[in-house]
Formats: sequence, C-alpha cells, structure tokens
Amino acid sequence: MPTLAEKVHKIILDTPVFDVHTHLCPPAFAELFLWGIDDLLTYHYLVAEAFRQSDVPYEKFWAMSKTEQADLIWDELFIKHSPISEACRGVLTTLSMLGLDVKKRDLPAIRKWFAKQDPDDYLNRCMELANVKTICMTNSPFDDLERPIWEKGYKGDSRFAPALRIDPFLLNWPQTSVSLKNWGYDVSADLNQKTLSEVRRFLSDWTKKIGAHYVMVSLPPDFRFPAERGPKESDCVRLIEHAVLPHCREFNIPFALMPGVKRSINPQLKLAGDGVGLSDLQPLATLCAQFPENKFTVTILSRENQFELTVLARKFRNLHVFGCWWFNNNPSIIDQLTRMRIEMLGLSFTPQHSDARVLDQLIYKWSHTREVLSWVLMEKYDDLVYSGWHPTEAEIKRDVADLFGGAFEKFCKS
Ligand code: RAT
Ligand code: ZN
Repeated sequence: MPTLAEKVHKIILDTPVFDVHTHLCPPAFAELFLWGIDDLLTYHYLVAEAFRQSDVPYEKFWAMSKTEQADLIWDELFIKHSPISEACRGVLTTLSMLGLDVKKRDLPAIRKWFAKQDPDDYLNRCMELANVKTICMTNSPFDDLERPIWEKGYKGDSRFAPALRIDPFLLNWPQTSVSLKNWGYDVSADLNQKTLSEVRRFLSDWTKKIGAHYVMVSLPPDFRFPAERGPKESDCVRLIEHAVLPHCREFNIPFALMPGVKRSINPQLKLAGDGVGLSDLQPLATLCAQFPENKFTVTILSRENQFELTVLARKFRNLHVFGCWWFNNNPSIIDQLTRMRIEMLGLSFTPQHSDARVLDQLIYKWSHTREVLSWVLMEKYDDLVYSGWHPTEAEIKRDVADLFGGAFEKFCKS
C-alpha cells in the first residue's frame, strides 16, 4: 500500500499542467520559437549571472554570435564555478531528463545531440517530459516579427493558448497611437471618445484574430489607479478604464496584471537588465472593488508584496492570484509562498506558471516546482489526517488538477 506521501507525489507527477503564462510559441513562429542548448544557455537569467563572473565588456558580449555567447556563459557558470544557481541547475535538470550525460561537461557533444532533433518531435517530447498539456503564449501585436504571422492568417495550434499582451500600448501612449494609425485605426494622441472607441476596435480585432484567453500587462511599481500624477499615468488609467476593462467585460476574459517590474535599470544588460520594486496595492484593491464585473488575474514581482496580495485575494473573488514570478521562481521562495497562499486561500489560486522563454525550460521549471509542491501538499494533507480527515485519492487528484491550471481555467470561464 503506498503511503499518503507517495500517493500525493505520484499524483503531482501524473497531473498535466495548464501553464498559465509563458513566452513560448509553436515552431510555425520561426525565429520566435526558441529551443536547444544555445537558447538555454543564453537565457537572460543566465546572462545576468554570467556578467557577474566575467569581465567581458558589454558591447563585446552583444557583438558575439549566440553560440559564442553560450560558450562564454558555459565556461563562466558551469566550468569555472559549480552551476548551483537555480537557472544553472535548470539547464542540468533539463539535459538530464532528456537523457544527456551532463557529468562529461561536453558542450560540443550536447550541441551535436540537439542538431539532430526535429523541432516538431522535440516539442512533443518536451511537453511529455514536462507533462504540460497547454501552454499560454504572450502574443504582442506590437512585435514586428509576430504581427505578420497572425496577419497572414495563422490558425493556431490547440496546445498553445493565445494571450494578448499590451504593455507598449498602456505604458507608452501616445507614441503607440502612431502604430495604431498606421494599421488603419482612426486614433489621435488625445484620448477622446473617438480614439477610445477605435482603441476598443483594435483590442477587439486582435482578441478575435488570435483567440485571446486574457489580456495582459506588466506594470511598474509606481502604477496608480486612479492616476495621481502626470499625463503619462493619466493616459494609462484612461485606457484601462475606458478601453481595456469594457473590452474584457464584453469578451468575458480576465485582465492579467503583473505589477512590480522596473524595466531596464541596467540597459547594458538588455533583456536581463530589469529590476524589481515594491508596489502600492491600493490601485489593485480599487480596481477589484470598482469593477466587480471584471476579472483580474495577478502575479506580483516584489516578494515583500506577496502577503498583501494574498490578503487582497481573500477579499475579492474577482481576483485570482497566480505564479511565483521571475525572481520568485526559486525553490525556497516557491515553498514559502505556496504554503502561505494555501493557508490563506485553500485551493483557489494557481501556485505556479513557468514563464519559460525557451521550450526546453518547461522540463526543469515544472520538475523543480513539482518537487516543492509535493513537499508542501504532503505536509498539508498530513495535517488533515492528524485532524481525523482522510483525503481520498480522487479528492487529491481533483485538488492538484485545480492547482495545475484547473482553477485558473474555471476563473477564466466564470
Ligand atoms: O521572466 C521573464 O522572462 C521576464 O523577462 C519577463 O518576461 C516577464 O515574465 C514578463 O512577462 O514581463
Ligand atoms: Zn513573462
């Protein structure tokens, strides 16, 4: 007879995940489809770590080919030092689970193995190994590589769930109005009625075109709602109130907010140069209270904001908390956050999303998360047993399915 702990562990391994936020896309997206050892090694989390060990000048690094950058990162982070950071360990977990022998430390042999893989078969293999059934994408009409793919009538791959990402549009108005104008929307820099209705037409066209499951934005820590200062914030707030929220209500889709990122605090690091700041959560409370017909899914970057966000979720059922985002996606923090969230929210949240940018990362991000979740859930079910409540296998399966995206899907459909 398996013990309760063994049952929980097996259910966690066997339950497929609906990954609610990633930056992945199918092979049809050509150069946007990232996979393989060089993409794994040049992941921006590792780029930031490599610059701490190497004294290579920034410009010299960025002038290198991807393979040369990967060589440098491998040398600095795996050969000259032991690869014990979470992002380094992730590369090794991924390679090992793919059946490669990492102890040889043979990067050329690993490259040869990847060169033989067929992208479509490899996608299936990664999804199987990670036990991920659906991958939410991050789809941006403002991305010059991505937009033409949809405009040419790309019909989608049912394993990938589209999500409309609108950062440039909310954070960079009126500059973005120029793009909308070029694409045939009769907008002006001034957010008057005509412009707002054209903006809604734009959101509506793209939601339909891609079949968006939600609309998403990442926000700086000083985001305010309602706006307190300056025309920039006012534009963002006006766009949210008069375009994004009515749009989400019309399509019955959530507005996903990711507060707390300070973009480009070291521009020399490019994509790796973003930082974190403490957010004021009053704007989120205001949004949830003033717009009960809207659904908000939220992950937050600052660790110091996590408790307040969890309390907020207890107060508003139109708020669904998800993921241990970015700098929080480390075992010690996942462990702590998940315990706190379970203790305060039960099973009505989504503990994790992968945020994978490189396909193969699904393997390690989900394997590492499953390890931590197993420990947390074993303990929580054990506590129930001490109280005389014996969870059945079917009940545990139901709960884990909810934590692995089921609760999120229900929230989206509610
Ligand atoms: O985690 C990351 O890869 C970050 O660079 C961001 O992409 C973040 O997840 C985001 O979606 O803005
Ligand atoms: Zn992301």
